[in-house]
Amino acid sequence: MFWQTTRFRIDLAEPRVMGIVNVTPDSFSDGGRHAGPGAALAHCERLVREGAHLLDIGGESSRPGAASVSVDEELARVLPVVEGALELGVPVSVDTVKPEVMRRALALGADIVNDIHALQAPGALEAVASHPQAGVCLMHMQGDPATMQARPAYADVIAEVTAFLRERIAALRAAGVAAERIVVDPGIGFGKSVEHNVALLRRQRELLALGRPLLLGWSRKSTLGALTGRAVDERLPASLAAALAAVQQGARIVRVHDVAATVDALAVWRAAGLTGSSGGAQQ
Ligand code: 7PJ
Repeated sequence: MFWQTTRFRIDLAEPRVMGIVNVTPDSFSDGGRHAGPGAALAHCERLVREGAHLLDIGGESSRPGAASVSVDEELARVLPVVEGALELGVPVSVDTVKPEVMRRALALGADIVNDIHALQAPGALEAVASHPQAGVCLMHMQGDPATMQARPAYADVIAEVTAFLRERIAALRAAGVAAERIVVDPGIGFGKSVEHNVALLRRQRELLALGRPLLLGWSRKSTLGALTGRAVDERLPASLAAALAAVQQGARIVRVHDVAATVDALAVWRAAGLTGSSGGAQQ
């Protein structure tokens, strides 16, 4: 399986590590230590040295209850970092819900749009569809970041996530976006209780029925805190276990803060024969 993006056709026969670059002063997991283009770009360089196969650059925090950011502010945060990151030799994704940010980043040459709203904002689908081959990650979220953790509710979380992602894939295909440009993500922690996230972990393979590569983002998330009793800066072991569990069950891209550790864990998983595109020996 491949992921077509602006400059790279990414071979997903082996799982890929997407390194997270937050360009937000309020980012929950790094305290905004990478705010400002210089520091953020240095972080991009470090993640590539550590073995990141892709970089995901975001300028708006989507943690529960986070304040939203104006278009101008988000552009000012993200564009200089995207521009520098495009020189580093790996695909560059921009994590945004704003069509204007998508357009400007794609005009600079960004490879991928990663949208937690799955291109539902007016103009977002068009921003991606009008580009000849940019990649896109469609993520499921129930509600919006301001309120999503208040009372998440599903009759069947897997069925609802699958139906939503199937509809979004169909909308993109109808707008002329080739299937090979699309990957999908169930959106761990986005309008989901601990039980919902754990159900997605246990039943992740069912999402393979969508026929597109799965991207999973478990890194440092609060469900890992609930499972281990650990604070956000103590969740590396849990994050590694979640990344490996995701890969074992067919994920092709893992979105992580701790690139070096994840690359090492996957190297051992690969030696054990557990990283094939079938998602491991059980299948
Ligand atoms: C995700 C994301 C995720 C995708 C964030 C955090 C919160 N994009 N952006 N999937 N999470 N595709 O990193 O904890 O899980 S922001």
